[in-house]
Amino acid sequence: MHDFNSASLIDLGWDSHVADAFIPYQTDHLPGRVTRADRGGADVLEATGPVRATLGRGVLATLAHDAVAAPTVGDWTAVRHWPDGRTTIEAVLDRRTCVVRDSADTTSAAQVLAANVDIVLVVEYLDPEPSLGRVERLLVLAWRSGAQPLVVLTKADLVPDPDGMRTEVAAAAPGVDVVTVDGLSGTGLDALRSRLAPGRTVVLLGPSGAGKSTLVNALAGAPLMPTGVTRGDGKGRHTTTHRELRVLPGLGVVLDTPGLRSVGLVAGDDAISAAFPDVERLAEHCRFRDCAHLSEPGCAVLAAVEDGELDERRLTSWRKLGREAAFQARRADARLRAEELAVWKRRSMQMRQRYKLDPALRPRPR
Ligand SMILES: Nc1nc2c(ncn2[C@@H]2O[C@H](COP(=O)(O)OP(=O)(O)OP(=O)(O)O)[C@@H](O)[C@H]2O)c(=O)[nH]1
Ligand SMILES: [Mg+2]
Ligand SMILES: [Zn+2]
Repeated sequence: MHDFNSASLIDLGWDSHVADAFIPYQTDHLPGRVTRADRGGADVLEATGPVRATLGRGVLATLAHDAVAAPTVGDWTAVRHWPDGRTTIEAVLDRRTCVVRDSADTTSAAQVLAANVDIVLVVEYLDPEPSLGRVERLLVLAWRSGAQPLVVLTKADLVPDPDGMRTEVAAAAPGVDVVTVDGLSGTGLDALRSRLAPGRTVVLLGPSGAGKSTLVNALAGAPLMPTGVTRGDGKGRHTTTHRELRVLPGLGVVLDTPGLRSVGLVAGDDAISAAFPDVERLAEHCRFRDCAHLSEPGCAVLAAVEDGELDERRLTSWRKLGREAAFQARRADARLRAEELAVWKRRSMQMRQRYKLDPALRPRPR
């Protein structure tokens, strides 16, 4: 009998939630966490070490109609080791949290960037000028994931007033801690280290050149990930090319990602509200319940902008991200309906086939 509570599994993030999800598989499978995924399968870390696994039939069948079900980095899986030497992922266990973005293509399918993470680090550089809009967008993604966000501003060593800049960024991240670091010297890293713990999983999201891999290395105290060369404009060049999960002994699990170029939102109203509590709180005081905060009389949001209490940029961002999330939701709905229709058609065709073969099955008029 395997020990499903071994120290190494717990270091990997094994908890009662995963243990429960694994119960149906425990007699003939091993639990493992995906450290890297690709089309053909995944690298999986089991209690005894890493294995390479392909996708089992059950997983492949699910994938045919639900791309989101593909094993992704951070996923807990049920792995089967066959007598003939094959190793397959037979199930992806229920995700506790899930960082999702709208894939850039026309399919409107969501892409899972990371699964089962506890903390989303929104990493942004202070030099060149940080983008508040990008921070806000990634915060919506973070809130949507169910994990706890934290904003990390890098390259504090390159600007004269990192604290002033931190305050500016903090206004775009209400309710979220914002820390400044110098990933090269390690200044400010304690604020990050104090949030890590064995078994806890952290994902780093942010643009290329933000210093995500540099942070991972600084935390690990070892050059685990290759880092980029800063170009004249300060931007990196997509040094990290794939998402990868690493266990830092005694510290926890970190998931480094390649710089995000565009991040389509997959988010409900909840995530937008969580990222914009300042706007939402004001909106409660509008005269009309369905106030769109455009030109309505008694609009508390517009009044706050007028008084300089709310930055107009925040209102613009809130509108933009809200619209985008609503648009994505409608597209996803349309796709879902099309899929349901296809399933229903297939089923009714199968029924007709069966009636043909066996007239006794045919429904009879009462
Ligand atoms: N001065 C300074 N340079 C930094 C800091 N953090 C990262 N850098 C430099 O910025 C460049 C990019 O760092 P990376 O860690 O590769 O950035 P990344 O976010 O992993 O980039 P991608 O992998 O392309 O997404 C490297 O030259 C780092 O040495 C910092 O805090 N201060
Ligand atoms: Mg990198
Ligand atoms: Zn209003």
